[in-house]
Amino acid sequence: MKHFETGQIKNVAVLGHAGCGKTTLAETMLFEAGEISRRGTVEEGNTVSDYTELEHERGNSVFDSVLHLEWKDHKINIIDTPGIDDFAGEIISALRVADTGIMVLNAESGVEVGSEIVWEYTEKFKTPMIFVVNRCDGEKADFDATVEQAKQRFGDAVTVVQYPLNQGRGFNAIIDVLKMTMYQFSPNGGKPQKLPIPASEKDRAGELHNQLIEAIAVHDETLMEKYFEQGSLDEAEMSQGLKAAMIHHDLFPLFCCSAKQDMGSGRILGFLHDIAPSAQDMPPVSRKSGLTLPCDSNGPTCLFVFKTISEPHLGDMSFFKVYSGEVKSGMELINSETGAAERISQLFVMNGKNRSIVQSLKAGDIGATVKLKSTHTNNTLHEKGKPFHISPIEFPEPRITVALHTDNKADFEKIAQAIHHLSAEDPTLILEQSAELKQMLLSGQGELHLNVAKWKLENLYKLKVDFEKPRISFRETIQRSVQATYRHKSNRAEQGSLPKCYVGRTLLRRNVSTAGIPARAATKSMNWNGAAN
Ligand SMILES: Nc1nc2c(ncn2[C@@H]2O[C@H](COP(=O)(O)OP(=O)(O)OP(=O)(O)O)[C@@H](O)[C@H]2O)c(=O)[nH]1
Ligand SMILES: [Mg+2]
Repeated sequence: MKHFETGQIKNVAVLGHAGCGKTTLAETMLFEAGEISRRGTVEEGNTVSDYTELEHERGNSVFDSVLHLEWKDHKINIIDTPGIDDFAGEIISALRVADTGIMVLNAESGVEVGSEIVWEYTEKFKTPMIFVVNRCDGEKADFDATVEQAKQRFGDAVTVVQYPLNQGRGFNAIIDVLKMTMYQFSPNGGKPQKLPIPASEKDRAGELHNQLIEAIAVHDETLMEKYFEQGSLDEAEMSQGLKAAMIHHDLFPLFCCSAKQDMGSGRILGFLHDIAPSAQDMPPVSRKSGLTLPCDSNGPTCLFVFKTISEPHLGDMSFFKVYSGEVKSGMELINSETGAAERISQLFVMNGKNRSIVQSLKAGDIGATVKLKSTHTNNTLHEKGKPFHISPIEFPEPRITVALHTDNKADFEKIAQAIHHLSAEDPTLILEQSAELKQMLLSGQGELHLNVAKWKLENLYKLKVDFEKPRISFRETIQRSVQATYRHKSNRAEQGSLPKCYVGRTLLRRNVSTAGIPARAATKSMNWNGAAN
């Protein structure tokens, strides 16, 4: 593999609602770049990205998949993310290291709830975004309605760069209003013919071209002046303005394609190559100290682990982004969390489960290594004597909790150990031994998320476990005191040992659940002593 300088590396995360075509698009991009010679399909379970048994069984992505390809003189790292929000941890990790997000929309169903959820994350990270309206070959494809919805939900910064000439079953041409060209595909897709825009489309293409220029110029005074002077901007000026506007999250260019028919992905790669920002174009990464670290390949070596895979037969594999300097195989780096030294024995670039050995990776690049002793997701590795601690990824709080049950009590220890590994891999999975409930509690992002953990315990660790509702622990909270008078009849009182009537204190109480599920309304009554009955 060639050596790539920081400015020649682009990191993109493919995002969007489940089933919109992210994995198919990533596969098509690998094929177009010549990284693979045959395109796999999700249906056949042979895509580079969805390579795990679980993903084959489910027919959709569950984990981030790190891919890479070469496009002209650049390296494009692609992280294909799962579309289901239960795997928010995977989506957030990918966004943390991506310098551009590709939000894939389904032309047949428009903007879906998953796209809106992902959008909230991208707003937090301020990731430069492009939109890709996929499935333009679908029978019910409605490009205009999808764009309309995208503008409504994500704002007018969504700006059309391409539109399909003939969406639906016969889809085979795209009009590009940045290049002012028509791309026409043969039935097998692939490299298109570049043709002049047909006369029937000249007005629409011209109008969208002007809208694109105005959307670019409005964010740049110099370009705005030029636009007023010349009445237009040339492609180089538009590209320069587009890049700046993308970096500032001011403009989201929109493309269209059919990933399945291999129509349009090459032009998207071309755009990523020409215009998408590299890591050094982006603001420097923040450090725990509040300071920042510029992305400079001549700086001290510093990398950040954003993902860990831990499988019984494979061991641990750590995925990282180089934030500064250059990492070389054989280097010794320090874990800023533990102070432990870690030797980078081998360096890899990945395509799903396939690894290629490389000797070094420069700032801005993404790679993987194995056999780190005590380094996990969210850890920083730095050169000895040049300490940096990159701000960790903030993972979302758990949304659901279950209690673990096993018929074989002796397995609990093994289950706890296995989940410890799973949590190192996925920090949104949290195990807690509740002394109060006398139960082992597992929390995560949703039912599917926890079921995936169960699947892994059963299939990878061969441990049988069942989920149960956590017990509810009732606690009594003294909220206030009240005065009450009542008559107490007592035989002994009659005998003169206690007063016949006195002022007593009553406890008002509130039920509190500790199991992370809403407290149930109190159904129990209390006796005089305050004990539940
Ligand atoms: N007609 C048509 N079908 C497509 C296209 N792209 C993807 N599909 C189909 O849509 C389905 C889902 O595709 P995926 O690539 O798995 O979608 P995804 O977004 O990765 O899905 P998740 O990983 O589950 O979020 C598959 O059956 C694909 O064959 C397309 O451009 N046109
Ligand atoms: Mg997928």
